[in-house]
Amino acid sequence: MTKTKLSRRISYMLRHDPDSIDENGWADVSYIVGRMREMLRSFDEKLLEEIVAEDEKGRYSYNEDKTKIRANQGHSVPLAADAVGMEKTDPPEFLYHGTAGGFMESILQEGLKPQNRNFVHLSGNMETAKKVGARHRKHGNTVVLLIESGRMAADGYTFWLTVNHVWQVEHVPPEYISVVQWEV
Ligand code: HQG
Repeated sequence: MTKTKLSRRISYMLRHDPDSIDENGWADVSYIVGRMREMLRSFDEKLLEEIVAEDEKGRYSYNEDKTKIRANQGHSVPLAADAVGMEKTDPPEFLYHGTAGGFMESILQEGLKPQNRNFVHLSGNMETAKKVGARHRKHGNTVVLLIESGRMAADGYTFWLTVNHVWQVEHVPPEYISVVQWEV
C-alpha cells in the first residue's frame, strides 16, 4: 500500500466526510488512525506523522499536542468561517488558475466557481497553476488563467490564504479572467 494511496483516503475523510470532522475541520487522530486500520492493519500514529511530514503540498496540520489533525484546504463539508487556519489576506495584483480547455466555455460565461469544494483555488505562480490544471487533462489541454486579484480586492472581494499558500475566493466573475497560456 503506497503512502499516496493512504493519503488520498486521509484527504477524503478530512475534506469530504462530515462524520470525520468537526465544524473547524478537526478530526481526532485516534479516530483517523482507527479508520485507516480498516485499509491497512498496521497503520499507526507514526505512519500518519510520516505522511503529514512528507506531503509535498503541505495538505495537513496537527493541533499543538497532535491529538487532532485537519486538511489545510480543499473541503466540501461546510465549515465555520475562517475555520481552517486560513486568513483573510490582501492578494497580490495577479493570481493564477490552472484548468482544462473543456471547461473554458463555461468558465468564460459564468466565471470560476468552487464546483465540489467550498472555494475556488488560486495559485501565486504559473508553474503551480499549470500542475493543478494538468490534473484535469482528460477534459482537454491545460489552460492557465490570469486573475486580476488586486482589482477584485479593490472591488470588495475577500481572499483567504491557507497555511500551505493556496489562495481562496468564493467566485471569480469572467471580467477578471484572461487566458495567459493555452497548451497545444
Ligand atoms: C473548473 C488540488 C466549468 C476548475 C490542487 C477546475 C488544488 C469550472 C474544476 C486543489 C468552472 C474543479 C483545487 C465553471 C471552475 N465551469 N468548470 N464555471 N469553474 N471550473 O479539483 O482548482 O491535490 O475542484 O477550473 O492542487 O483544479 O486535492 O479544483 O478545473 O490546490 O490537495 O472545475 O486541488 O489539491 O476542480 O484544484 P477541482 P482545482 P489536492
